[in-house]
Amino acid sequence: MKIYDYQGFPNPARVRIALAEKGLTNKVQFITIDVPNGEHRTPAFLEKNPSGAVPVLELDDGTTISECTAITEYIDHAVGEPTLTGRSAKERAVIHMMQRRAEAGLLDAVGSYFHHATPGLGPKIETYQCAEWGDHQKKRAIAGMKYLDGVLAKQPYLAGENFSMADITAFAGLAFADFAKVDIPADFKHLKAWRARVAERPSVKG
Ligand SMILES: N[C@@H](CCC(=O)N[C@@H](CS)C(=O)NCC(=O)O)C(=O)O
Repeated sequence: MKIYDYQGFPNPARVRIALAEKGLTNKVQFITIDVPNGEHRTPAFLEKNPSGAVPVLELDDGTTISECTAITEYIDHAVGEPTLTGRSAKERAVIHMMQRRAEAGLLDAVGSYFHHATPGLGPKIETYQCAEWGDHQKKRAIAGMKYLDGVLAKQPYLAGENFSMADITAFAGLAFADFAKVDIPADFKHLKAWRARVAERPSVKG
């Protein structure tokens, strides 16, 4: 297995945590795609992922898989029992629902703020920006944090009793928020406590 990514970026971090949770980190060859210099927009990379984004998983038979959720599904089923994406129909559905809420309402909202309302990755990469929309996405990200805080007031993890792909997405979303200087409001104490707990996982600590 090969993973094309850029270490330290939020979406690649999601897959790296999933790999570590499954004990697969050492089975993967990581190949750096120089995103800050636009390598993800070259014809060679667009053939692997037409969306022009990292991470991408490449299997030994040449199959390329993009989107962190799809990659995590593969990783989770590659060895042992699935632990990140659920077993029963209900678990799987709830995890995917909460994952998407964390992704759209937090991670992607922060990303849109970063890419549109700040210098982002610089003029070479940020070829179209709409600051007003970016600023609106910052408000959306704070609303997303508030929603997640409310969920975590009632249960230890976003999809219930167990750590899952949904938690990985939200954790990466908060890391991106730090990087983009979007502060977690002080009174979101459940979200903060959850974050501190997740940060202690060996897969996250590294
Ligand atoms: N929905 C995608 C998001 C991937 C993504 O946006 N990756 C960022 C790095 S964190 C990227 O490659 N951005 C390139 C760009 O903004 O041009 C996923 O789940 O993998």
